[in-house]
Amino acid sequence: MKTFHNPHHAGHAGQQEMFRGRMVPCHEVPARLDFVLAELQRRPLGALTPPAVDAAALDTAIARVHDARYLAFLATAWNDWVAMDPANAQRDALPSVWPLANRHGFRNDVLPHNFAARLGLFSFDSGSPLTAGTWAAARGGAACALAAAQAVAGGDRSAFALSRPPGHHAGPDFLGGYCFLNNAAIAAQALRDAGHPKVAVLDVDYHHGNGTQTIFYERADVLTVSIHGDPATEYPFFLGHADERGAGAGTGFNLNLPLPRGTGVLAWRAALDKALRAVSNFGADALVVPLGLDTFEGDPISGFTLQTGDYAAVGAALAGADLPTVFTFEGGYAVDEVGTNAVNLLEGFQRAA
Ligand code: SP5
Ligand code: ZN
Repeated sequence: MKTFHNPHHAGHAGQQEMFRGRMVPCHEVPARLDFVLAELQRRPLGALTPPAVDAAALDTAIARVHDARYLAFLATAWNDWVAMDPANAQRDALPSVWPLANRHGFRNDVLPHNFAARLGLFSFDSGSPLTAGTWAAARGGAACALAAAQAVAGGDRSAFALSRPPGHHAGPDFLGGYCFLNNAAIAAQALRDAGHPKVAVLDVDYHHGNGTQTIFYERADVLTVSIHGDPATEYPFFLGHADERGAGAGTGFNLNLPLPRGTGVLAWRAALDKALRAVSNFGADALVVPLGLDTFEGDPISGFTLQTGDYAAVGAALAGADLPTVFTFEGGYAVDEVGTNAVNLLEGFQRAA
């Protein structure tokens, strides 16, 4: 399994996120990726390289899943933030006002000039700091996702897009949940565009993959499945319920498997079996796995109890789908263990594939 790692990831380093009325240190830190990289050097699974993709092809692949207005915002966001006040150069940008445009009243069709207003328009939480290096890091992550999809489309059994910031909470025109560009969606769409008629996304991060669900919700060619903490109590709260089955042509092509906080490996594995049956019934030609390791018992912001020793079997179960597979690195905030847990899963996959 080739791994494409993002050389620009460390440029995205938020200082603090808003949590219940105070600022707390960011959970999504550069060391997360460094630990996975170090473990892959100890236990190699295949070539470990930065992505080499054509810049124009990358822009096209990103624009296949994100709106032009959102991408234009992201590309100049840091400069616009500093232009607001030169002192902002020392501060991360966080939103503080939102239009709630899916309810009634506020408009989202008129783009505000005010940067803080635009940041609110394109985001859904105040936990995802935008920093000087965010755009370059997010773009580098999209390049990893595209390179991984190209490797798999070219015949590789699997590939790993090792990047941060993560992606699965980012939607067509919004950031949130530490995510800016949806790497898993970019990979899934790239696989479609490379000729795979049916692509399944099986999201195993602790948090519901709301961005990916939203991007593909009305489509029958991409099945989205997510196993996650029940949104009644768990982030991102406002999506991820079992009754969300897709809409329009996409009706029946979204499956959510919410589980209560405290769920252990047995019930989690039963949900995985259900998810894999859905992928098989769909008749997928390729698989994308948004790989979050925040299902781990020691995760500081999550509530499942999977153990380090459980992940190899999870990887083997995923290999049982017998599909060309792209993994994208998502959550997992027990920094010291995230490398071991990630490589356990990937090694378990590779051994069984
Ligand atoms: C990709 C991903 O896993 N995103 C998760 C985003 C979760 N954001 C909300 C986190 C709430 C943090 N709780 C802080 C607890 C302080 N002890
Ligand atoms: Zn997560």
